[in-house]
Parts: sequence; C-alpha cells; structure tokens
Amino acid sequence: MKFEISKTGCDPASIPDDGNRFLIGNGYMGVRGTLEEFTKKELAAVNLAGIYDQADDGWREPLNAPNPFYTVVSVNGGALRVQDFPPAEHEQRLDFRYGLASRKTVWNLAKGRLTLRAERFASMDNSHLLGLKITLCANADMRVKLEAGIDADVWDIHGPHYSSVKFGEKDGVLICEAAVQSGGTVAVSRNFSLPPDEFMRGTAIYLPELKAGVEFSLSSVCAVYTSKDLQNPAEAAQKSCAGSYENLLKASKARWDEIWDCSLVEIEGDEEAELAMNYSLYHLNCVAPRGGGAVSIAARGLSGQTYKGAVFWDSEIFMLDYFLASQPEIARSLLRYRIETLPGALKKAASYGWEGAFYAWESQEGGFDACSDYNITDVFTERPVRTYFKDKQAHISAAVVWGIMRYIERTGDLSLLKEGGARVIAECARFYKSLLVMPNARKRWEIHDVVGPDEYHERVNNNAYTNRMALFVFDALEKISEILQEDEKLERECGIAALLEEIRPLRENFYMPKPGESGLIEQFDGYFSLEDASLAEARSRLKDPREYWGGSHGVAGDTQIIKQADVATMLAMFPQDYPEEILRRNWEFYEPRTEHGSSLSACMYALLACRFGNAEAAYPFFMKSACAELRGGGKQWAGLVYIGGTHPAAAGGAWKVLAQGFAGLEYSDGKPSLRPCPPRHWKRLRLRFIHEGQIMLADITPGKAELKSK
Ligand code: IFM
Repeated sequence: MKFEISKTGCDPASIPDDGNRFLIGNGYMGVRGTLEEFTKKELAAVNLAGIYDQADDGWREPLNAPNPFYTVVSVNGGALRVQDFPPAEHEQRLDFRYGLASRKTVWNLAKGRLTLRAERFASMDNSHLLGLKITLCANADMRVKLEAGIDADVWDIHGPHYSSVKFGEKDGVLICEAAVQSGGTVAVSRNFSLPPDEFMRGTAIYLPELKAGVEFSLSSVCAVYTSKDLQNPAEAAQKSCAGSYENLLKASKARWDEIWDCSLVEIEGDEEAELAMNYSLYHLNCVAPRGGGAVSIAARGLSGQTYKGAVFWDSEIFMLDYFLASQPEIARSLLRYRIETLPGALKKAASYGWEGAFYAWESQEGGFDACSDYNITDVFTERPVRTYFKDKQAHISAAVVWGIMRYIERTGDLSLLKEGGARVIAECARFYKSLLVMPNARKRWEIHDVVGPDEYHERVNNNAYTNRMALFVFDALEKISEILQEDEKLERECGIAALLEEIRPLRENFYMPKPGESGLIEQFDGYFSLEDASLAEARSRLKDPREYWGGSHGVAGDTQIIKQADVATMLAMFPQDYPEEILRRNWEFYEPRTEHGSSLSACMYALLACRFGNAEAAYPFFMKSACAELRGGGKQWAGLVYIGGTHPAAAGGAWKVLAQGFAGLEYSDGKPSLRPCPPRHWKRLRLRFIHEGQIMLADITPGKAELKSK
C-alpha cells in the first residue's frame, strides 16, 4: 500500500498548494509544507488551533506561532534559498502514514554539489512538540554556514498580532516569546542535537567544514505553548524540548499506528482512490483535537488564517462521521465545543429578535461569530459587499443538533445530553419555532428569508434544505424527550415538555417543499422561475475570474446556477424520504446547474448518486473530494478575499461517500449492516470502523459483503 506523495522540481506558482499538500499537524498546530528557508512571503506558517486575536479593526483570526523550523544554509556568503538560487534538483515528499515530510535539494556550487535533506514531523504523542532533522552532504570539501533560528516575522492576513517579540537562549535552547496584541503570550523553543558555534540574535549558528561524502546532521526538537495552555508558556517550552528527535519520532509513529489500526482503507483495483482516501484521513487526523477539551476544527484546518480559522457546519455535517467511526472521543470534543459555545448562540439569536440558539456561522472562541456583514470584497470597486451568511444561514443550528443526535445514536453514550447537549437541542428547537411564519395567503407554517447551503441565492423563502433540517430538529426534540423520561430534572430544566406542546401543532402544519410532477423539489420559492442559464453561459458573463458569483450583482444570482449541493445535500442526508427515482431525478437536474464553488459540494453529489445505486456517477465526485489537496487548484479567491488552504470537510465528505455510499454502512437499532454499491472496477474494499469499542472490518468483494471484528 502506498503511503507517500511526492513532487519534483520547484515552481513558485505551486508554493501555496504545496504548503497544503505537505502540511504536518497534530490538532494543536499545523505546519504548512513549506521549505525551511521560506518565510511569510512563501506563506510559511505554524498555525495554532483555537487561539485568536484581532489587530486594530481587521478580522479576528487565529494566531500563527513564530516558526521554529526556520533554517538557512549559506556558502561563501550566498544563502541557498530555492526561491533565489534555483537548485539543480529538488523534491518534496510526505510519508503520510507517519506524518513525516521531507525534502532533498541539490545545488551546484563553484566548489561542488551540496545536498540538503530535511525531514520534519508534528508529534502525535505530545501535541506541543515538533521535530526537524537537517542533513548536509557535499561531493567536495567545503565550509558552510547553517543558521537555525525562530522566525517571528509571521505570515498574517489581518495582522500583525504580536505587539513585541523577545528572543533568548537558556541552556542551549533558543526561546522566543511573542506578546499577543489582545493579551497573552505564544512561546516557541528550539533545542539542538549539537551545541552551536555561537548564538547570535536569537539564532544558533553552525560553521561545519564539510568533508566530501561525509554527512553533517543537526536535529531540533521544538516546542510551542501559549498562555491559554498554562501560566508560563516560555518555561514550559524551554523544558519540554529536552528529549531526542529519534525518541520523539518513535512515540509519534506509535500513535499513528493506533490511528491507522481503526482507520485504514484498502481498495483493491484502484490504487489512486486508496491513496487519496487514506491521504484524506491523514489530513483529518492532522487537525483533530486530541486533548479531550471542547474544541472543534476550522474549515481550513490548520493550514492558515483563511476563513478566520472559524468553525462552520463543515464539522458536524462533513467531518464528524469519520471521527465517530474511528475515534469517538474526538467527535465528542467537536460537540462539546458546541455545548460550550451555546451562550454565544443564545446571544446571537436574541440580537436578531429570535428565540433560542442561533449558532455562529463562522464560530471562534466562545461562539463569537467572526462572519462579517461584508464578507466579500468586490474585485472592481474594492468595496466590501454586503453578504447575509451570518444573519441568514439558519441551517447552522440544525447541523449542531444533527451532530449531537448522530453521536448518541452511534455511541449510545447519553452523557453528552446531560452535559448540555439536551439544552442545546431544546434551544435550537426554540430557535426554529421562532422562525416560523404563516403567510396570509397560505395557511401553513413556513421559514422565510434564509440562505441555504447554496450561498449564491440570498434571502430566499422555504429553502428545502433548511426546512427539512428544522423538521429534523423538531423530531430530535421528540426523541430526546423519550430518552430523558427518567431524568425529570433535566427534562424540566430544558423545558422540553412545554416546548413540545407548542411545537407539535406547528410541525403538523409545517411546509416541506415536495417533489412536483416532474419529481423535482424546488430549492426555494421561485427558484424554477429564474433564468435557466448554463454554467458556461454564466461563466462567460464574468468580467474577472475572481469575481464573486453570488448576491444581487453576481452572475449566478438571477439564474438557476447554484454554488454547491443544496437539495442534493438534503436528499443525501435523508434518502429514506423519497423513492430512488426522485433522488435520481433531482441529481440529474441540479448537478449540471451546480458550480461546485465550494469543496463541500462534490461529496454530497457522490453520496446521493450512491443512494440511488449509481456508483459510476458517484465516482468522479468522490475522487474530486478525496483529491481536494492532491490535485490542488481549488478556489483561492472569493472576490478579493483569500480562501486558499486545506479542505478537511472534503476529506470527511469523501469518507462518508466511501463508508455510507460505496460500502453502504448503515445502522438499524444501533447495529451496523452493509448495502454495498462500489464502483465496478473495485475488486475489493476493506473498511475499518469502531463499533461498541471494537474495531470492525467491512470486507466487500463483488457479490459478497462481510462484517467482522478485526
Ligand atoms: O461551510 C462552507 C460553506 O458551505 C461554503 N463556503 C465555505 C464554508 C467553509 O468551508
């Protein structure tokens, strides 16, 4: 089985995508797959999870820590940076079984050839630690200079976030302490396997005389702590980087072995899909919180400050299922994050005059909604464009309820309900109840003025997805009321019985858009009357490739072109609502009208195609999701706003397609079963997942599907 990706040559245009492809991470931090000599110009970043700062009136965004991998080699005063001094050979690799990224670069110099090798990893065993090993070897004797420091001039989108930076050195360890504008500190240390020739201005300097063919190696163990972790991060950073690189790597590998034990996917007959799927799981594990806290995953993982490092519905609807099936404690952390951020959701609902809990569309610490009223910048006028993501994507609260219900169903662990989950569900139900309106002409309850998953059409009425999710929340309230029958106190505290009394008659008369004669479900009221322009036609109307398609001025706004799976997402999530024929007809209608302008789109079309038994139609969309990083080239801009980075939701979505679609893994009364629908060219699919604490193996070959414990 192949667990490696690689690339040769250095092309400046691919630096942003390579930074994502070769990323290493451990849930606490992500280190972009840039080279040791790279700086903020090449988007080098050590991105930290869950710690934010707002500089002046810029967007509040997560912090990038000073970069302890910063290392430059020079010969005769000339710095060997690939960007300034093109190498004769260059390759980058990632062994994603163990999260070990490496590079080999060869420069032709006047005195001979110099080869620089480096390998790096983020410890899966101790999430504060990183390891880096640099090896130099020349084919002729030469004196080199190696400067190994901590680069505190970090890449920021809306920075600077540090008001001051202090460098020091204690017992041979380099320490950098950066004071965050809004308070607190980030401390980074770097310890070396060899004492340097000297320390100079926060940099360790080595002046080895290389002998032809003899390697010079230097390894570093680096630590990152913040004042969110403990009181004295600098001391913790200094003390914790004392161990050896080799031991750290060994312990980290052992943790990766445990992860693969319950996650590995084997696909005979399709090496490309097998590699892409496992590589997607690698990325999910790089960003998964492992400390048992109340933490979720940002939409761009730990690849930078894009999307303000905020948590979206991506976590519950796209990523959660993989964690539930492999490491339920991580799924629990994601949901505890929503429980802890309930106060923010209550406040947000109240600020719009709604009842209950309206979760942040772009959630940061404490449930703060980082989504700005003007989330796009117009390419022509450079003026901010009013968007309604924050105010109107009401489906976000239902995603939270979906996640909690899924957790309970899969794990049978009700403690989450008692620890605040029941309250969240009740408050979300209260929110949807307060959204209901009864228009004079129609004697039924409806939901108006929302934005569905398709963000290009704003402020629409009766978005089918949103209405279906509201129904789901009302039904979830019924279910938890049954579950909590024994726990009268909790039942009373959440006011569930009284709330149900109010909701039941409304639910009876709630409008859910249904398939018309053609079998099609209208995405929202009036959607079918919009211009039926083709995607090519809409695209030809763009005057700038970075132009925003949505809103009142975008090329999609007055047409049936949609940004991402919307009705398709609803049908993929609730396939039992309709016969397969309806699922198929809606797929065939909506897919050609979908721009797939979000990386969340393809997996839902793939899953839906499996739901009506067409794995061949699903396959290219599955591959698109699973290869989001490998193929790169995803959207980098929304208007003038940079949106590049990794795509954990696409990775999680690919796993959903594989498990729930191709393997057809479903649960009835808590028991797993298989209803496989694999692509024709797959000879065998073996999928691992956790059930009742045991690792299970789904083994699917043509005409045969077996479920056994591993
Ligand atoms: O959550 C998504 C949204 O659906 C489309 N824009 C990007 C967000 C983050 O991935």
